[in-house]
Formats: sequence, structure tokens, C-alpha cells
Amino acid sequence: MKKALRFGLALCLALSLAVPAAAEYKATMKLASTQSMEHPYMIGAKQFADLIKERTNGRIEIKLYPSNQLGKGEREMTEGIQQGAIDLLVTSTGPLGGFSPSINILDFPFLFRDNAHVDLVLDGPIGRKLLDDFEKANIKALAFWENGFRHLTNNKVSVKKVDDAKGLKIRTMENKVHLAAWKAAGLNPTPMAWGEVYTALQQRVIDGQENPVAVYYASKFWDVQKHFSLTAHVYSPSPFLMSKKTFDAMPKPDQELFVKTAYEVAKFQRKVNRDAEEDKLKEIASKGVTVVRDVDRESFKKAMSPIYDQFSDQFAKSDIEAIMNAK
Ligand code: EAX
Repeated sequence: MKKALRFGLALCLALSLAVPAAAEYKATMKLASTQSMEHPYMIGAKQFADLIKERTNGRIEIKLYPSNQLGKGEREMTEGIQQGAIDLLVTSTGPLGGFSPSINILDFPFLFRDNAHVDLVLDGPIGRKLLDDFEKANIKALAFWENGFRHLTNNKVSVKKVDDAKGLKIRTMENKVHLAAWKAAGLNPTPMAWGEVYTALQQRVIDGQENPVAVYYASKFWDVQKHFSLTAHVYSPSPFLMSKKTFDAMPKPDQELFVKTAYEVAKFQRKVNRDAEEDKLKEIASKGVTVVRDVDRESFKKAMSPIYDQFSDQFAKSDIEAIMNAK
């Protein structure tokens, strides 16, 4: 009996030592993005914050900062993640090559066939490796959420084939692969932080921009961009990033919870985005915007194809092919 008691006490002690500090760990975190609460980024963010709150019994609270509240663009906010000033960020890959160069491989035009292809690559070993590479930049990349396939919009002409767009001055993200692709296609691209785009379009400093339907819709671009062409020239993945400082400060079970929940929300968030796209497009058309659906995508693909060779010293052909041929 005595022995059992002693054993019991020892077990209790061992357990109490082994029990992670999770029960005591408390935190309030900041989650940012360039997008408003109606964009699927922030719909995903809200879902993530709610689930984390529920699953930690309120120990971890995530406050949402949409619409560029914590920085004028994604580069600035990613720097905030590195420094720990921002805890969580949903961002496109736009400026991320400056932090983790390997991620740029996803920015090649006409790399992905469709959403199923995207999911296969991003949720498989290639996606895992690209997320892990962020550790070197002091960033914990939790999962791939999405922005969607990007389309060209402008305020000058109805673009059906690449020749129609020649000479257009467009804003691109601060992304060397995108810049090169648009130059190769004969446009005049200029990189710009997201927070400056609406005004630049309004003041006609630029003629156009390219983004998925959800961004155009959430930003109410119909007043400043009358021509919308479904070019789907590149897929825009959105790594869900966390400050490594914040991640490392959490007890292990909370770290695991964050990774698991980020993956779970990735599925939900991509679905929300995809399911809403067609309705948004119809609404955009109803605002008097010319929506060109039958774009000659081959003409864009052909015009942009030389950039694969241009970057061959930075991205191995075999790695590009591994993505393209994933089935
Ligand atoms: O991530 O800067 C951009 O064009 C991005 O697609 C947008 O902020 C969403």
C-alpha cells in the first residue's frame, strides 16, 4: 500500500513536470493582412482566431488587423513578422523571395493547371519544403492559404490577347519573377506596395494591375478599373506566416495546435475563396465592368515563356518540372 502510494506520488510529480506549461501560457497576438474583412484572407483569419480561442479555452487571443493597418504593404508587414512586431500574417508570395528565395519558384506564370494541381503541390512534399525554408529567415510558415489565380485589369482597353495589352503601365507586386514576366509580355510593369495601388489607379499614374477576383472585389476596383480579363496568368499562393519569436515562445502543444489549425483552415479558406469567385465576377460585371472571359491565354503563356530560361540559374529545371508534372 505504502509502495503504491509512493509510486502514485512519483507518478503525479512526473506528470506535473511533464505537463506542458500550456495551461498557464497566455497570449494576445496580432494577425495582419493587406485585405479587408470580406476578403477570404480575413475570413480564414477570423476562423483561425475563433478556433484557437476555443481550443485554448481563451488562453490565446488573436486580434485581427485587416486593410494594411499594420503596414503599407506585404514587404513591410513581413519585416514586422521577422522582428516580432506582428505575430501572424496572411500574405501573397509577392515580396517573400526577398526573405526566402526558394518561394519564388511558385511565381512562374502558367505553372499550375488548376486548383486540384495547386492543392496537390502545396499540400505535398514540395509545399512542405518551401514552408520549412522560411525558418532560415526567422519566420515560421504554418501553411499555404490562397489568394487565387491572378487576372489582368486595366482602365484603357478590353484585353483579349497579349498584343492588346502591349505598352500598358501596370502595377505588379515587388516580385522579380512577375516583373520579368510582364516585361517579356511587352507591358510596362512597375512594382508597388499594395497600400498605394488604389490611389495610383485613381490618379491614373498606372493603367492597370493584376490580382485575383477576390482582391479586385474586396477593394471595389470597379470605379477605377473598367476592363477585367480572365488571364489566370499565375497562381497566387498565400503562406500563413508566424513570427518565429512568438512561435518559439509557445509551449509545444500550442505550437502543434497552431500548425494543425492552420492546415485545417487552409482547406476551409481555399474553398471559401473558390466557391465565391463566380458570384463575385457576376457582380463585378453588373457594375458596368467589361469582363473578358474568352482570353487567348496561350498568347500570354507564349509571350511570358522566355522567363523560365532567364531564371534557370536560380531555379533548377528539374524543380520546375517536378511542380508542372505533379499528378
Ligand atoms: O495578398 O499586393 C498584392 O497584389 C496582393 O495580391 C494582395 O495584397 C493580397
